[in-house]
Amino acid sequence: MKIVAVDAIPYSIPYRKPLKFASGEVSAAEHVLVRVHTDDGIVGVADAPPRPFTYGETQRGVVAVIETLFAPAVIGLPLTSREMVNAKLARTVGNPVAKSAVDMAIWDALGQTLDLPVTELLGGYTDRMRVSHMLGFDSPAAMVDEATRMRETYGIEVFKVKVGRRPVDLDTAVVRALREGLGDSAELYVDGNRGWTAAESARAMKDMADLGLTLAEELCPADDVLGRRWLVQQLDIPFVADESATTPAEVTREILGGSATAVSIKTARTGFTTSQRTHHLCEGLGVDVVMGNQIDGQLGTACTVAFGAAFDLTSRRAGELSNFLDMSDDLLTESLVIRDGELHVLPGSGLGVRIDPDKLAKYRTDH
Ligand code: MUC
Ligand code: MG
Repeated sequence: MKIVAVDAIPYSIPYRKPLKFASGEVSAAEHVLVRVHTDDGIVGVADAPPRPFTYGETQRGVVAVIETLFAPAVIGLPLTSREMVNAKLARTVGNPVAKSAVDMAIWDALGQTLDLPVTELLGGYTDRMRVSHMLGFDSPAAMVDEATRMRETYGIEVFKVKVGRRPVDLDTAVVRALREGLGDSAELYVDGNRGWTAAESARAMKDMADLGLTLAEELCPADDVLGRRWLVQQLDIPFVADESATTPAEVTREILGGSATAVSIKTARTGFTTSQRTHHLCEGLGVDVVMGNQIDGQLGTACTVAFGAAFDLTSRRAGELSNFLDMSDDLLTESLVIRDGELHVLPGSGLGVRIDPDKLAKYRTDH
């Protein structure tokens, strides 16, 4: 059960259509596949999607920090010493996505070693989640078309709409068109990725007051401390902290400071070990949780649903589990299947995933 090697393999898979939002744009999955090898011949895997516009990490930086700092720190440790792994990785500041992939690959290896699914080791609450699809910036007609196609093809009824453009009417028109096009049964919520000021956010939320939104996420920056508290206090729906609450300490600060009333947990940035802490903290604080999407591929999505299905609190709301559908290909031997608006946790030990060696050879960029 000892870790003997950790690899970090960069790869690139184009998106069919770029995803655009207030803080950036993604047109290719330039991620890093992380593999943890054990002395028993087990190989655990996880995905690191660098997001420079959120955490400052890059693909080359993720490979470098894993090869030069994290691999030497964890080699020799048993898979069961996850708290020691966490403590060793924590000696390096930042690098949340690189740390999380190492952590989750260790959990996958542990599950395979014990012949148990990771989701059951984590909590085993349910075996599936409802799916929420994230809609990037486009014209109202194109966004309604995409949502309608997602509903017809996959049964998805929950949509997170990217907002945060100026003037705000560009986005409020989209949300209104979605409500008219999809009818009352669809759940709609908005994510601004800090694009608006607090005053713009307040105006937009007033304009959309009749549209039955269920959540508002990161509409304005958390660093605009008083403006953000002023905004959150006047809303009658939960305000989700995403990029402002990437550690348990930040969650505590945002919630107790009145700058958010719900939290997005993303396994891509808190792995399984720290996501557990965040989940327990949110439960203790009594705040809502959304399982968020770091624009994950199928491997990252398998991690999100494995964690989200493990607990009551994380599986109540729809998880953001569908944006891999926009990729032109993936690394897994078998595709994840969304049906009737739900995604099931993959069966089998560990994460239940298998990397296709031909696809990895085709998309890796390190040779
Ligand atoms: C989100 O919820 O913000 C956009 C950027 C990123 O890192 O994640 C996405 C989704
Ligand atoms: Mg967000």
